[in-house]
Amino acid sequence: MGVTFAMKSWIRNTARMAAGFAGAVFGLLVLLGTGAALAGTGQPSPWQINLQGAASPVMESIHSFHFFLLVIIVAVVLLVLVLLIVVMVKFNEKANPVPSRTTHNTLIEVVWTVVPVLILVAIAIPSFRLLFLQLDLPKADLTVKVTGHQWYWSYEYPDNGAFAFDSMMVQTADLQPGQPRLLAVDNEVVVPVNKVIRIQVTAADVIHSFALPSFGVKIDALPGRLNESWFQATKEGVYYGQCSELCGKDHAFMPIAIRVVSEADFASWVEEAKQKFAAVDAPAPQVAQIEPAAGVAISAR
Ligand SMILES: [Cu+2]
Repeated sequence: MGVTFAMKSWIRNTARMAAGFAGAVFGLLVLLGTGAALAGTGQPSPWQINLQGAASPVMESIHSFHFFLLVIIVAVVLLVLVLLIVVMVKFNEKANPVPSRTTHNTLIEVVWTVVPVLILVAIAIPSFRLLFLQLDLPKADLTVKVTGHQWYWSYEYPDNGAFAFDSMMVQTADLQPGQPRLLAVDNEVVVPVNKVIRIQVTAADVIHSFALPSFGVKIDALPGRLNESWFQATKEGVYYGQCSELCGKDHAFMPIAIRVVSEADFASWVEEAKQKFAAVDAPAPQVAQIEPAAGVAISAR
């Protein structure tokens, strides 16, 4: 009687534990759903859990691949959970006092080797397809050269008059209404909508990484090396990214802002930019100007 009672409460505890776990999984899925709903496009949003919204074909593929992996992971977790519960309930010392001495089962061993291999192959195929999509560049309509510096980005438009400019973060005190803190910049990159933009990425000093979540772009900026990637923005708007390689003390303060506009707006921006940045052939090095103290003679003058 006492043993039966103890066993029953044990099963009850296990059931309670399983229910708690299932509740947690359900809660997590609800949270993920809410997170997805909260996920902004072009910039992060409060309580966001999922990836940022997609605004390019590559990011759309990343979204589907991410969801595909989530389905596989949930299935694997549930299978392992069920197996654990079966083992705990059926094969505990009280339910099964005389254990079997089985040590091998060829069928099960083949299954638990082959099934994980098949799962990995099923993951590898879309994964490689996605890698090729990201790094095998389609014919580009426009090239933008991106150079990472400590701690800002500079951009060149070789196809549109070869003007170049630096892009600095807007300080919190100078933010205009609607500009996100730590993401807004003084000179945005402007590109036309629905055009294939090739980006050539390098760095002038240390390793940086050019990353723009909504376009599915993340590529290292290495001194002495030219990396390439691409995006095709499908919606007009402003999209923000950040340097994604620890590059020094102001790593967190070198955001990327890309404004996607219509083709006509892009053409007029190019004309404006040619005038505005004409004087900036080679971006001036960002050296602090030290004012000489009053009364100090500077012999070099
Ligand atoms: Cu950096």
